[in-house]
Amino acid sequence: MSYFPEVQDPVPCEGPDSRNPLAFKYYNASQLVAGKSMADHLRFAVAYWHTFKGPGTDIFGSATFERPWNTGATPLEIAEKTLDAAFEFVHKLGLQYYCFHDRDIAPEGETFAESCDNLDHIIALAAEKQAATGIKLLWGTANLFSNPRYAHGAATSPDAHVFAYAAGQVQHAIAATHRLGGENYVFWGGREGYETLLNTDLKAEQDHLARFLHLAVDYAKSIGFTGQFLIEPKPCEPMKHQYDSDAAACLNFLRSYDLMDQFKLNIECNHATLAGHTFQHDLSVASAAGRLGSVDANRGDMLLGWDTDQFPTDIYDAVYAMLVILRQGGLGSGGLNFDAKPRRGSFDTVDLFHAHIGAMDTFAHGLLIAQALIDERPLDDEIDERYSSWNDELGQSILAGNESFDSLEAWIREHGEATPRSGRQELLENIVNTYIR
Ligand code: XLS
Ligand code: NI
Ligand code: NI
Repeated sequence: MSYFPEVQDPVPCEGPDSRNPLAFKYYNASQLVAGKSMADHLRFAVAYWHTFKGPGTDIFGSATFERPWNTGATPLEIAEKTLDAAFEFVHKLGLQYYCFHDRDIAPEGETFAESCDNLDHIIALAAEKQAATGIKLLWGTANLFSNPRYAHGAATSPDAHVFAYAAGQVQHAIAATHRLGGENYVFWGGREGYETLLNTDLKAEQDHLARFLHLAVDYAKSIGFTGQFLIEPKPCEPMKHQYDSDAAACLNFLRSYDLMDQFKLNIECNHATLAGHTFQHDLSVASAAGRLGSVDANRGDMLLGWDTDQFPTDIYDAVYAMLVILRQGGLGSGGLNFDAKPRRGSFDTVDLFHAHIGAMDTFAHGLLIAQALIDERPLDDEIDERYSSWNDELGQSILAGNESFDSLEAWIREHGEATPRSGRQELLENIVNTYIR
């Protein structure tokens, strides 16, 4: 039986002139870009929670998405049907990867033990489906934010009992990820923050979060899980203040607690913008530290101040993101996960295809444009020129550690004022526009 009979298997690539809404215009998995296939550059993943479990609710309205796979006699039967739908969907789109939370791939049970059994049952089926289709797991994670027990945090809960529960849950989520050959494991601190300092020991909570992450590292070692650990920054929502608020805050946290070598960052576009940064900024901060590991590719809405998780369709965002990714030589074991959901009114299953096809095309197009900008160097030449004084005698001497404030003071007395030079921002923006076609 097919859940998506209206969509061709696989979705074809018909090129930029095609007007077929259910065909790719730019994403052609095997097309080589700078010697590497588009599939290998982009490493797209579908987000299980939004695409297969998203109900289309909002704070004023109930579910609008009636998915045929989300009905059944028991929660486990529904989970099995969802798995069927997920693998059909991923296969038709030619995506190579998926990502899940423990509680969206398998239902939470009445007890901890029952939840673990449910997860084991579904993971065994997922392993069979992966083997049969070649579809792989980009990352797994644990939902440490929905259940009421985590209302005050998981690793940062004031209650050590809750910390222990979260540890037990993550132990199973990492084991499940390992069993499925997951290439990464993500920690998004959904409730790791606070609402008011009147009841919060901020320093203790940060110490506890670090302890939790160290325990995760120890556990991964003990079972031989070699996937990359990732932290996903987000400044607010659900908590007013989150400890992992942006890339810079996460890097500082990791450095302070001796976790820098074990973690990279999973940068989400809409989280960066909620933090008051551009997507490109947070990608660049992570990349500059050598810690850009993966990306949650979505977008927010300029007029809304929350995590709208829309599908990425902005070509500028995609170009700027791909520039950062290409310049660091790719994402390694990471990928581009569409942590995104269709709008509440886009309730047909075919809307899921429109959403993913558009997002994949946006990034494929962005990849081509970014590679052309790198090959033809209009931006790099300008940047090289702008910093060229650092290659001169003075710049080299400063970098070699041969100068002091005293020597530089003497140098400036001798040489006087610097020559102003335009930053050429408008020219560079125009140049980018000439490549977007
Ligand atoms: C929520 C986060 C979440 C993580 C995984 O805002 O983006 O979906 O990616 O827990
Ligand atoms: Ni995310
Ligand atoms: Ni998000």
